[in-house]
Amino acid sequence: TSAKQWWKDAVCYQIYPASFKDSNGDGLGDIPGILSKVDYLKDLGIDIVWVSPMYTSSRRRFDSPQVDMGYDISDYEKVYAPYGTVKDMEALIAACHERGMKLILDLVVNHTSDQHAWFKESRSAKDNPKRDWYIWKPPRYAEDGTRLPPTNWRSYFSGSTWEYDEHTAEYFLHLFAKEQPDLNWEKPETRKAIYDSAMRFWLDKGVDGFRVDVVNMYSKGVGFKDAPIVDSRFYEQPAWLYYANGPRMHEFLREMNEQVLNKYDAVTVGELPHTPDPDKVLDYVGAGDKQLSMVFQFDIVDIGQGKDHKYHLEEWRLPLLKGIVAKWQQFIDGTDGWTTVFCENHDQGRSVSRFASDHPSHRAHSAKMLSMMLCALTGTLFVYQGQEIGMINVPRSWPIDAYRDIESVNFYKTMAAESRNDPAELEYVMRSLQVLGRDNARLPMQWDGSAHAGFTDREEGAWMRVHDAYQEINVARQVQAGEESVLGFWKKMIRFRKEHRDVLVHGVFEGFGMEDENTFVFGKKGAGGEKVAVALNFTADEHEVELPGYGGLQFVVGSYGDAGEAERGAQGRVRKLRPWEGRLYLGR
Ligand code: TEU
Repeated sequence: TSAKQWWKDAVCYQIYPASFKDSNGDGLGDIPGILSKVDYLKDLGIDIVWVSPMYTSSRRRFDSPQVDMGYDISDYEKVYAPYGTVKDMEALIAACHERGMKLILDLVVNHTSDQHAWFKESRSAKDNPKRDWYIWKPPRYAEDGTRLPPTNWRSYFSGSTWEYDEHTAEYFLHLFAKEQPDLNWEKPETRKAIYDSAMRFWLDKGVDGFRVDVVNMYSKGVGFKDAPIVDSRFYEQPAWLYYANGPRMHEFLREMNEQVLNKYDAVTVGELPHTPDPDKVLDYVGAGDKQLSMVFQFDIVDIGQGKDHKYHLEEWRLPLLKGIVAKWQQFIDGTDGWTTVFCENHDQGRSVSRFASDHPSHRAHSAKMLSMMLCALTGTLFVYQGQEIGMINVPRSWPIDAYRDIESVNFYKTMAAESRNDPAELEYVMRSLQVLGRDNARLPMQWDGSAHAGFTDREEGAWMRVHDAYQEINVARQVQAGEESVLGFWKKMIRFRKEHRDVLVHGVFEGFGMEDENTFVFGKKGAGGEKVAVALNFTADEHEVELPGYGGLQFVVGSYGDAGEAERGAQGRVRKLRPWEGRLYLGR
């Protein structure tokens, strides 16, 4: 890898500031809290720290900050006061750099907060110079004179994407909350203001790049047309085909590179929902036409979500997951594109709970097995806070009051109204949230077995309830247990990945027995001739696997500490794997 592409070999760790570490006893995580844990991250083997939004947002909701946990920004150049100051951020950048780590920020420029000065001006009058920095449209009227929004699009957080503003008698567009109006990227002046305020300000302070929020929604598609009705329960319909991947997307990203990113050699990882077509993804990440270094493609995290509604739980089987992994591993073969390896972030249920088992007797094995899979895949690896200790979803017994996320709360309210509080319907809603809800990933980080999991000193506890199982699943306990723990295993796998980067980070993927519903066997071939075989059991029962016919395969890592003994004297290519076990072999 050339020095210019340092980010390909990197392992990146995502921090969600509200839930990582509270340093001042207010119950909310903060930047000094992150600073106190940089050595922990270095020790884990992290190369890039990604901090989710820590910018100013001037609203409060429940006892949590902001409307969408900081993805509603009212000033790109200031830090949200409960998190700290710009000086604290400078100290964090320096602390990462001193340890040879990079720091990237979240770039959220599809929308701002409605409290941003730009929007306040835009909203003030139809002839304000910033009026068309946002997207305003006049109402439609039904035959009986009822006022209707310009389209029937459904927002991500329930209800319409349009909010009527009495003051000027027009609607503005918001794909997310009504407090998150969409910026109008068609205006060159708006784009310039975004580059200066949201990007140059921080790049000049030394940040090394950005995770780019909903990067494919700046150009709003093919005009403002009604979406077809696929969910007849509601007026508002899923409409991503009408606003994602619009005609000017690539032009905007080329401009962003020419005007800003190239001057700093900054890395970018774009969030790319609703884009299952590999050719379309390649348009964003092909190195020849520089737009984004890499993207988060959504197939893996969309597993189990409904087509008509995200929270419409769908049954799925292992071949689906294996096929998705294979698809995105093979997508870069023979191209100049690059890919990411991830299965968690702050918007998703925990991987142990979603893709394996969080049953007390299986969750540690599950977490290690998933770690082995991820660490053996080609691409830049992203780990989400708490994944390295195998944190799990919210307990099933928690009621809706324990949830904080605007998406979950609005969904619950919408369904309660729609079903007239039908208990069966509401039970299903809670089940969906317990599997897929974004709050699953937002519980406070479990640092130790003391009160509030060592996340905060505040007597009343954290802004969001701490997981009931924090005494069993926490960092301190796993540090003590060493290599046998989930944390110890992650550390070992990350080290191993770096030692064998030719085959693990850059190798060519090959799947075996792809229709098998219980196990996942794959191989990797490095350009230098090294080969790796990985065998994973995705069930709670014993299963036999057949290893690939590579020459001289030698067992090297097992997710069960005693796998070496089981391997001693093993003959041929067939192995028996225990529940949720993973084994890795090297060959030539
Ligand atoms: O998410 C955008 C997105 O497409 C989804 O991942 C979203 O979280 C949800 O699943 C829609 O149902 C990004 C951020 O990651 C998310 O936290 C923000 O809420 C959103 O953009 C708006 O900025």
